Amino acid sequence: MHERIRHAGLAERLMSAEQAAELIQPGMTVAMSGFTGAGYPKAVPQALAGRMEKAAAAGSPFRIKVLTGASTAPELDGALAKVEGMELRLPYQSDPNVRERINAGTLNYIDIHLSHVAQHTWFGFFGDINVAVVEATGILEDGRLVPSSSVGNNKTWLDLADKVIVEVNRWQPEALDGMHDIYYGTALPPDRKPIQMTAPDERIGEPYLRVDPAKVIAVVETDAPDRNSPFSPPDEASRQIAAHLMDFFAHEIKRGRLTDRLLPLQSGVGNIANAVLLGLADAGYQGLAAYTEVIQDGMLELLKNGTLRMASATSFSLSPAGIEEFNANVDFYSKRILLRPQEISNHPEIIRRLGCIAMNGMIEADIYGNVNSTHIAGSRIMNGIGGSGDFARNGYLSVFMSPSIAKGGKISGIVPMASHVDHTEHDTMVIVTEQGLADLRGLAPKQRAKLIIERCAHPDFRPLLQDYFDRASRESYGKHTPHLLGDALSWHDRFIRTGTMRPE
Ligand code: 0RQ
Repeated sequence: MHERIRHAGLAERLMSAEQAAELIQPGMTVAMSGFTGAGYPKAVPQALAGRMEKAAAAGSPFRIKVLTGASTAPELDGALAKVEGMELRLPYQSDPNVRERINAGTLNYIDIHLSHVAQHTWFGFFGDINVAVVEATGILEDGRLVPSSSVGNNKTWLDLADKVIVEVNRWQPEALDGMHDIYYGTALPPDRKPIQMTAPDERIGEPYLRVDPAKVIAVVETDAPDRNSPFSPPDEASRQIAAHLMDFFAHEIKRGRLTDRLLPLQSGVGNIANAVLLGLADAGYQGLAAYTEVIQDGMLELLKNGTLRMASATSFSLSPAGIEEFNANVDFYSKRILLRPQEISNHPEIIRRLGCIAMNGMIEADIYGNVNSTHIAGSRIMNGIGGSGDFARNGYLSVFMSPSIAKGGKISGIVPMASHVDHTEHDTMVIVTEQGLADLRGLAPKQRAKLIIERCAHPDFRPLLQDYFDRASRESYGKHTPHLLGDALSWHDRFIRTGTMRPE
C-alpha cells in the first residue's frame, strides 16, 4: 500500500500533516529541506501555519526559527510568513511575504554564504535543531531516505536534529533514485581531511541519506509538485549581456587562457543566467561541465544538445515545462546529473580546485568593482547572498552581470559607491551590462574605474559618474581609491528622497 515507505517501523509512524505539525512547539528551531522551489516539505509547514493562525487569533503568538537549504516556495516561506510564524529565518529567501517582514523589521534574517550553513550549525551558532522536516522520494527497507529534487542541508539536518519528520512525496519521480551523491566524509577542524574530488562528475559519496529511524517521529505522505516559476524568454538586455560574455570567452580561448571546453560553469538563477546558457549553446560549445547550485531549464537544453556533458548541483530549479521535459527523458538526464549536499556543491576547496567560472547577478557595482547583490539603497533586503560569494571568491573567474539601469532608467546599476558590499573589489574580476564588459583582472583601482564607467555604465549616467570620478581624483583625501565620502552615496540618498537617482 505504501510502496515508497519500505521500512516497516516507519510505515507505522504514518500520520496526517496536521498530526505531525502538532509535534512542533512554539519557539522551536526547525530545519527544513528545500532549495529554490524544489524538495521542500509541502504539507507540514502549511498545517503548522494553520495552527499558528489559530494561536495568533487566540492571542498567543506561535513562532519558530526556520533553517533551510536556500529559498523555498509559497507553501513553506509564504505560508509561515503570512501568519507571522517565523522569528528567525536563514540562510536565503526570495519570497515576497518573507521579504516584506524582514524589511518591516519584524523578522530576523541571517544572510550567510550557503557553504557555511552546515559548519555553523555543527558548531552550534544557531542553537539546537529541535526538529527536521525533510522531503524524500522514498524510504528504504533499512530506513535510509531516497532524497528528492534537492539535497541542500538535509544531511546536516538529519544528523543533528533531535527529532525528524519525513514527508514522502509520491509526485517526485522514482528515477531520482541514484542521482544523488551524499558525502559523509566531512569533519570539523582540526580533523578535516581533503575532499577527494578532482572533476565535477566524480562520485565521492553514496546515493542515500542516513537517518536514525528512532529519531523519526512522523512520516507524512504527500503528492504535490515542486514549484518554480517559468522563465520568460530572454529580453534584449539579457541577450546583449550573454553576447558580451560569449565574445569574452572566445577572446580568452584565443589568448590561451581557456580551452574550448571552458571550465566548470556556475550560473545563478534568473533570466540573465538563462540567456547566458542559451548563448553557450548558440556559440557551438560542446562537452562542457557545470559545477553549480541549481539545474535550471536552460541546462536541460544544454545537456540534450551536448553543449554540457554533465551537471553537478544541489538542486533542480525547473519550471513546469522543465519538469515535464525531465520526466519524459529521465533516463537520459539521470546519467548526466549529480545532486550533492550544498556544503559540497558550494565548497571553496572544490570550487578553487576545479577553477569554476562563476556567473552571478548583482543589484549594483561601484566604479571600483565592489558588488552589492542583496540590498536596495543599502537597507532593504532583496533575496540574499546565496551561493554567489562561495563561487565568486573561489572561482577561477568571477563574473557579475546586470542591466546598467533598473526601474525604467530611474536607477543606475553602476554607482560611485556601492550602498552595501557583498563581494569586494578583490573578488570581482569581470562586470557585464548590456552596454559592455569590463575585465578588471590585473588593474589598479583608478584603471578599473575608468573601464567600468566607459564599458558598463548607461550613457545617461556615464557623464555623472565621470564627473564624480574626476572630482574625486582631484579632491580625495587619498588618491589610491579616490572618493568624496559626502558625495559617494548621494545617488542612493536622492533615490530614497525622490524615487530616482537622476539629478533633481
Ligand atoms: O525588480 O522584481 O520588482 O522587477 O531587482 O532584478 O534585473 O530581474 O535580475 O532576477 O537576476 O536579480 C541580484 C537580485 C538580481 C539576484 C539579484 C530590481 C529589478 C527587479 C531583480 P522587480 P533583475 P535578477 C546562485 C547565486 C544574489 C544571490 C545569488 C540575486 C529585481 O541575482 O538575488 O547570486 N542574487 N545567488 O528591478 C533597485 C537596483 C536594482 C534593482 C535590480 N540597482 N536598484 N532595484 N533591481 N537592480 C543562486 C542561489 O544562491 C540559490
